Amino acid sequence: MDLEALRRYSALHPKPAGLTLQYGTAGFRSRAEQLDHIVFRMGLLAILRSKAVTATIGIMVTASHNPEEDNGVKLVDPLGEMLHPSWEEYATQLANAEEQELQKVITEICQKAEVNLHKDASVFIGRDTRPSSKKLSQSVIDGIQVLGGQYHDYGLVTTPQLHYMVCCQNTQGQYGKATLEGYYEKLSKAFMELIKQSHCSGENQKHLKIDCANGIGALKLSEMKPYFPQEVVIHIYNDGTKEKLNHLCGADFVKVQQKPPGGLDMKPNERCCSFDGDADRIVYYYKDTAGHFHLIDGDKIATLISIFLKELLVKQDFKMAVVQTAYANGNSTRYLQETLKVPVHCVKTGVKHLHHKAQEFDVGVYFEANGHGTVLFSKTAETKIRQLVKEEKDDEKREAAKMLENMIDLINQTVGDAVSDMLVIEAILALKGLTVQQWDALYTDLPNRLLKVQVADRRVIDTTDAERRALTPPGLQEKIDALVKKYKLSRAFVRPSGTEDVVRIYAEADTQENADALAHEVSLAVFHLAGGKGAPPQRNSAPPLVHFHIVPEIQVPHPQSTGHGCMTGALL
Ligand code: 16G
Ligand code: MG
Repeated sequence: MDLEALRRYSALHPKPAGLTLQYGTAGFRSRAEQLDHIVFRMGLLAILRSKAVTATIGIMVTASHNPEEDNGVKLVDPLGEMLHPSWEEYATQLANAEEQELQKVITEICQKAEVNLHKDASVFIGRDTRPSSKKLSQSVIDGIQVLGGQYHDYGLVTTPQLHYMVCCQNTQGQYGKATLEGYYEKLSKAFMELIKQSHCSGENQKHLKIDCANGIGALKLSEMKPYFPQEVVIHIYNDGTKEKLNHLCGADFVKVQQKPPGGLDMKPNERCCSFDGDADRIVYYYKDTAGHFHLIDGDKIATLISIFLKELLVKQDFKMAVVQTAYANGNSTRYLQETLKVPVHCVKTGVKHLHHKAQEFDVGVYFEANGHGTVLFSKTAETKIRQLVKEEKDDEKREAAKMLENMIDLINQTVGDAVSDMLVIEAILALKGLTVQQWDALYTDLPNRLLKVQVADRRVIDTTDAERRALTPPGLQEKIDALVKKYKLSRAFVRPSGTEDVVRIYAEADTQENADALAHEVSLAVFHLAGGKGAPPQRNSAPPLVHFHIVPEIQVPHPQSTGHGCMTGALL
């Protein structure tokens, strides 16, 4: 280790006195001006991690859906996964070390994680479109150079594109080429092959309006446009040329507010979707002829994908499952388990938990309600599917295997990817001849409400059972249980946020009024039992933000039926 270089460079990236930050659910996130020393040190850590695992490591500068003034950084492990949890602690230690302790902390990490400093190292860097991102990624490079290692700066890329590059590099190209062209070519080829098998060609079905949150998604979609077939006509809104990143738009805004983004003119029954600021989340929506807004969130995306895959996987011995979090709408879980008969697993919030669980199955579909998700295929499943494409004699079965093979290539298996998910969804809708309304009508979301409460220390809330029950403070869970009993079809839970200094409250019930009342009552219980700050939460007197139209008994077009549109009946 060149101690002189370490001293010189760390002095150029000083740590503000008294600032402590933690590597949380999605890396470090804070106001951009507090992050220079953090990104420099994450450059150091990326080199250590690369040496420890003898592979290329990714480092992405982004704060996703946070306001434009914020920024963040996270590390990507060799196969495109989130940084291994054991290293999150090292990240936090390194980030918070005083300048004069840096060398000691690095040495300690090397000892604990058995890092051989003489090994080679390689790091891939990416960044989003925030004004602060360019300078921060330069500081990452300073960190990399202090410890010595190769790096490739991809510049502006979506978060999932960086995950993809890292995976391609470490699998010697087996997953694809580690270039943007490689990414565009792989996805567009798989998409074109898939929709070749579709017999639908309605003019309306072709168009999709995309709100890009004024972020990187707009740039990358524009780059990808020439690769798109004419079957898809995308219209990009909120491309970052006029408004601020994530301001009144983007997937998080649409999901939380349950209303359309600004900057996108939506005509009745038009299919629209929103990406978040770094394009790793997507939600769909439309407005009906009465002007009511309908949100199609991650749960319904997971349901659509599961219906499609289940049909193709029928007669195969593959274990397929869906992984959700406690935020999944109760009716989505019911539909998946009772109607579709697919096992559903609930895990803690955060991509790494969902990804990890989904790896246990041959085909694991995971989505957070907020629109982050993907599908993982086990090596065994993938090999068998590719073999069937080559060897299966039965035409129908071979066609089905081909669809699965193209799905494997179209979905970004490293992490949730708005671009790849969007193409998967568009392909499924085209293949099944489903309109956005028919998709929405698979089930009706239970009315729900999300609230947050500030408390003195959110760590007083400890949870269990995938965050569905509170262990502490004493009496809180009993109170929630009693409140839930008052309403029909109700459910509520509380959890400390991993990204904000608040406690989150989720409630659902048979009507919007009841969901609102339950959420409010639970927030008061949290306030009183967990040390609420300021005034007790007020009941929001505003009318519900969304109109939940309860359809008496929806006639769902059966996925395998050929009576509606032109659903393919291809089965394995
Ligand atoms: C982060 C997570 C997301 C999770 C959210 C919860 C990743 C890459 N992202 O954005 O999965 O839903 O945090 O935020 O893991 P909260 O803890 O503040 O509710
Ligand atoms: Mg994001």
